[in-house]
Amino acid sequence: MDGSPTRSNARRDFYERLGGLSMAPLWESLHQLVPPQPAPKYVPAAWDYDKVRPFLMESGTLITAKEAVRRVLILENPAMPGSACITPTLYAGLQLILPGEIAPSHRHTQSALRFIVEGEGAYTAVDGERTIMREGDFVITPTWTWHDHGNDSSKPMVWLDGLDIPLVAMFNAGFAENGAEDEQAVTAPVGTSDARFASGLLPVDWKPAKQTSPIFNYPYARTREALAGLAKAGPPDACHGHKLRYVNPASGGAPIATMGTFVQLLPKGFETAPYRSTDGAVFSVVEGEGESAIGDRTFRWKKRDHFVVPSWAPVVHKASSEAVLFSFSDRPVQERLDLWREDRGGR
Ligand code: 1HN
Repeated sequence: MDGSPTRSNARRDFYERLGGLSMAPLWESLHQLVPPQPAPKYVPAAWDYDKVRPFLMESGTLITAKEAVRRVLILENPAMPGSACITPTLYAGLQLILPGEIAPSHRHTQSALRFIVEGEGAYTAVDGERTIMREGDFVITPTWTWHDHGNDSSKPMVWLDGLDIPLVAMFNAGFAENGAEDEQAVTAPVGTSDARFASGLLPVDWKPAKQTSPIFNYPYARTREALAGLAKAGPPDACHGHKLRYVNPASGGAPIATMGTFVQLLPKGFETAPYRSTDGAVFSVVEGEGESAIGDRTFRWKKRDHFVVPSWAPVVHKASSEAVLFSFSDRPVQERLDLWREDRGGR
């Protein structure tokens, strides 16, 4: 499967005539269609928040959240210009909402995750319930749920949006609708989903209707406590440091069916063993500083920076101070399809 047969004039002529019937010879593309190992057409890349933030703030002077519907600067893979994709299956962007603004209500079949990068006190509302967001919180907007955002605080809020847009586009399964009002009616007090689902308890007769987690906001305060406990309890994993996955407590699966979300603590001075997996992943730096070698490139990073690791690219993270990394990928989809693989290099 490594190289195409030679192209004689007779073959070339045959291919051309065949093309007229919308047909093609498999033997000319077989090696590309079934590569011996993943050969992604996208690349490692990083976004330095010191460079990104001025553009975000400038966007705030050019358009309101309401006019933009969502004021987001897309993180686009440099090898896929114009695609609005950070990987072939994932979309990522940084969203700005200024004090007093609202982003109007709508719903779509694409699922979204929010990871709060800067600020405190803005809310997002999903199907009648609001949650107040703080740095490091991971908030979900499940498929086909009404959602709008507002900022009642006195500071700009910036979060990372992760959506399964390219995956849904591949299936041609995208639907969207605008709300009748900009802001949906609030029908449940803040903290409702937290009280019902986030303490290792579930309402006695509650049955999940979908794969989506009933937990709305996974607050950083709890995540950080878990990471600190983990770091005290035992040695770090050679490839991951202290790494956890966010979970739907009702199923044990990922909170969103299409996107897995993860958080890891790297102790000061820790260097991970080379690792690769088939899920390309987007990272947001929550705390600390360090660098990551991804394939043949190395990126230095600090709090609020973002970077992308392509499928099957070997990665080594080095933390120069204690660091926390959030990440998301399409791993749950690959696992469902029995496709996901990892290479721990024997560790
Ligand atoms: C969307 O609805 C949001 O709700 C953010 O905040 C980014 C990108 C594409 C399509 C819909 C949001 C989005 C989006």
